[in-house]
Amino acid sequence: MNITHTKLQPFPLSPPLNHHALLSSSKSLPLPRKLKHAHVKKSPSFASALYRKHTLLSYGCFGISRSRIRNSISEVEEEQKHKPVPVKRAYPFDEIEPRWQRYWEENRTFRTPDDVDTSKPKYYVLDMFPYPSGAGLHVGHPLGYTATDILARFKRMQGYNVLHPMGWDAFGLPAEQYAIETGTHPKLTTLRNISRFRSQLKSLGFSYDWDREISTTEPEYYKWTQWIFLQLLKRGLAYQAEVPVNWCPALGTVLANEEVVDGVSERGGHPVIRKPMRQWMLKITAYADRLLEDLDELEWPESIKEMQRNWIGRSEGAEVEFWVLDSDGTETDMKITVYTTRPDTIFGATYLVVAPEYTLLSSIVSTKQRESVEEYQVIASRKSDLERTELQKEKTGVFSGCYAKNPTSGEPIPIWVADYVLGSYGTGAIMAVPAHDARDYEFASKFDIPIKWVVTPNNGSCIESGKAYSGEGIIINSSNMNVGLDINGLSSKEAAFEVIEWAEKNGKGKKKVNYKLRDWLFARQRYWGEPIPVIFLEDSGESIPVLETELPLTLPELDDFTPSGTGEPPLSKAVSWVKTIDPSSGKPAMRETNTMPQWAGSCWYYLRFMDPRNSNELVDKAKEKYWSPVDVYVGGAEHAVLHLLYSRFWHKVLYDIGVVSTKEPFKCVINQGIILGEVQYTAYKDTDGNYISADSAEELGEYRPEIIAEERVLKSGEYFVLKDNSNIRLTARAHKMSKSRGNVVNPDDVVSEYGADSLRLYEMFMGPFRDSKTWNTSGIEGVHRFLGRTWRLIVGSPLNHGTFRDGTLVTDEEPTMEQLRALHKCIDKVTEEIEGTRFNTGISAMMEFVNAAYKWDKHPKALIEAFVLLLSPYAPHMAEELWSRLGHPDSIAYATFPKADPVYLKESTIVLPVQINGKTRGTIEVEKGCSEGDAFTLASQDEKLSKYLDGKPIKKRIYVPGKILNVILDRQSAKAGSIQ
Ligand code: ANZ
Repeated sequence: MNITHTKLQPFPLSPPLNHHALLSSSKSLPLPRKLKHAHVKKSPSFASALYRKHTLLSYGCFGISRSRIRNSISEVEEEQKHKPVPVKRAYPFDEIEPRWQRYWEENRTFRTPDDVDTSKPKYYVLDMFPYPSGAGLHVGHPLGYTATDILARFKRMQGYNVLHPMGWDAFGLPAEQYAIETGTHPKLTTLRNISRFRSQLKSLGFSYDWDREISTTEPEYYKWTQWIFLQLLKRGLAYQAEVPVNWCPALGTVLANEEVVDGVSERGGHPVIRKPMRQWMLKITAYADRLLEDLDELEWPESIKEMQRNWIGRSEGAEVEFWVLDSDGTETDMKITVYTTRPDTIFGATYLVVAPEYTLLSSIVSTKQRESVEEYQVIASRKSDLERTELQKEKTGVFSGCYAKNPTSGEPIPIWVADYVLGSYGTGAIMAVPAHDARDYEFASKFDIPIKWVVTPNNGSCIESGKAYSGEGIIINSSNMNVGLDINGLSSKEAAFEVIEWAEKNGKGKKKVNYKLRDWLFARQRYWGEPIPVIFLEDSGESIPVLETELPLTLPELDDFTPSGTGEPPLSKAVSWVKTIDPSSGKPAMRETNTMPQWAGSCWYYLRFMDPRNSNELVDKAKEKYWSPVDVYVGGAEHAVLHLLYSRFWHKVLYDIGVVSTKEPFKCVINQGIILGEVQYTAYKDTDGNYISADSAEELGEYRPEIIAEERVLKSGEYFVLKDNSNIRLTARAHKMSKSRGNVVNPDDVVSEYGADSLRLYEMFMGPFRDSKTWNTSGIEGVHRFLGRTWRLIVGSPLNHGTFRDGTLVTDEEPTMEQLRALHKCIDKVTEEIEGTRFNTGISAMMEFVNAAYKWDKHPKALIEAFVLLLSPYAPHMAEELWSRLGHPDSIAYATFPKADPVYLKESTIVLPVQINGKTRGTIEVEKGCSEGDAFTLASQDEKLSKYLDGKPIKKRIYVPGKILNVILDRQSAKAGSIQ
């Protein structure tokens, strides 16, 4: 799956998180309208020296008191004054990381045994597998992959059998386009890209079971994709139809709706027209109800579920028949059946509309109107469904010259042709009720068609003039005893029910449920896809499925991948492959030359990971039963609808034929947020080349933007200004990473500069996992420094020649109470935050622990070991190294994750302020519930406080348990005493 594909932006993303914004209480930056877009604020001298101030402040927003943070900040700043920490290579990650990657590879540490082991619980954590593009990984990939890796490692350490696999969704257009341009076979390009992706992923230390790697392009894999197609065919769920498709002459191929943007191909921007073609379709509509119902039981984001519900678009209504009248007003033998969700408004139907592609249209249309109707049909065929149904578009249409009878009012009403009605939805014809539907209202007003009000609002309010009233209400003007129907005075719901009952009794219509969901167009005129396993007899054209025993039907080798241009797919060029013999009749036949869409291979790959090398079955039953369903599935929100809906559809078919044991494939789905590029600052110049302030740029009308380097920017109050001219305000904005903007961050560079653990940690620390966030290189320096501090805490400072000692500095003592409290608080928080996929706050907890640990003289082994275990899912390389230095011969990957002991979580002591004569003079640490006497004794023993209290007569003690101890000295008697 291509995670850079963002056409489908299913729900609004939260604004980019910028920790630094927390440093100031600045209001949002006022900006010229034209320049407004995902703006973020950021200080020019962002983070480097103050990094921990920033992390701690960001932690503050998750519930830690600001005064505590401020204390820690001043400690940090103080410490940094004396001990400058090198920004780069804070510890020897470049030695550690390759060493452990080699170890994991050689020992196959993350191999999930083939055999089912029911003695342990299972955890299947899956990434949406990538499309291995030529560009390699970008920093968006590791965001999701690190999260799933943390979960996988965490669960392994908690004693689960974990399935955490990786593979390649490797069929698709880019490799084919590249083949057309360069003549390089897509197989070679794909293999090269896969091997780059694989080594990049390995360099990040992900704990995949590489023995289970699969690629959708391998015949052993697509054998089963083809097998599923045959099962669909057997059950009538795959069929052929002549359907209008998006034909792109320049690409010589049919495109899926989602590949067409504003009438041009998403790739290359070529014009796309609608053209009928023979296509393979999959009957997903047969599963519409189940796809809808079963959504309720899924732990998915509500937003995705809602998108799926809307995509399926179930609506309840009725089909009603309107008889066509001839020129003298008598009923002909032709009828138009309309689909309506508002049968209650039927008396208000003052015209009918049929779609321009309505099949009966040519037999209805009058001779006089024929020419204009045909002209209109041509114009409409050039528009996409989306354009046609856009609400704001001015309505167009032509009169058919013909009338039909409203079956309830008995009145003749005109039949119009208009493109706001789609041929592909409902029956392709509607009863138009202008009084109660906005589109009909606009149309009727434009073409002077009568508007008849039949519903009044329930609450007695008046209908607003000049627009339709589309709400429900009480029915008026709706009675005709000639046909035996009177719905006046009923509510909309009751009336709808009555009308349907009347229609059913009188043979005029019936109740009907409709779906927006269409059958899935399953053929592509491309080379680089799975061949569809069907042949056609040469004499009769009859289609015959390829025998299951002959699968895989492999792709033939080709040298020329260019489309034929006629719509004949490139595979038709493989003449000797296309010509075949039907094995059962011995007759000559031709192979299907269309291939499957890229969605096919990604529909079921999660099943193959359970049993990737099985040549007899798609997946072994026992293995499937053990591993299903996927416990957590992480990927981009752009796959919210299509991929997840197609997978669910195939899964349900496989469930029906007994291949899988669960109704749903993915128990929990999580979408990671998008990573935006570094913040870009823009200054504006007038036509003479002088800088002008961003806020005056728009007023000026003409201006030239100029990207400004961060060093030239200064934060001034709420604004960003030029450093050398603070009157010039700038705009600050984070853009989506793209090659053309030059703001793409390559993970390889980050790994070589800071190490994989730093990259992993940074991606998790950028902000809440599901939110979109801006990339900031100084942020990585910050987490890198944290890892360096952790390393030096445990291993010690570098030796004279810059290397580190062997082993660690840990001691053998028992940890103190304070240490145990800090540790168990950290364990508790890290565990809770991993379970809640709030990885950023988990890291904050570890940072706090390390800060606290720097204050301790001794670092007992038991304490440090537990901390290293906590760190290991996040920074596995460093954790393995420390674990081995702590004397463990085996990998940390299967060591037990620590459990927080509630005994240490109870805050049993508190800090009590002590006032002497109303002035706070110090604090004492007391047990919760400590008595006044004990508190006073502790205060008198305290070094600082004792000098105020020693030998002084006491007038009164005011003690508020848990809050304060105030000691009032008896000044009088003290004075008197001194005189005596
Ligand atoms: C009469 C009516 C009166 C309607 C009224 C609405 C309001 P959903 O909910 O999306 O299913 N319709 C039916 N087929 C159509 C098509 N092929 N192209 C465009 N519009 C179509 O919407 C169903 C409603 O959309 C139907 O109910 C129909 O208009 C229209 F006060 O019928 B109605």
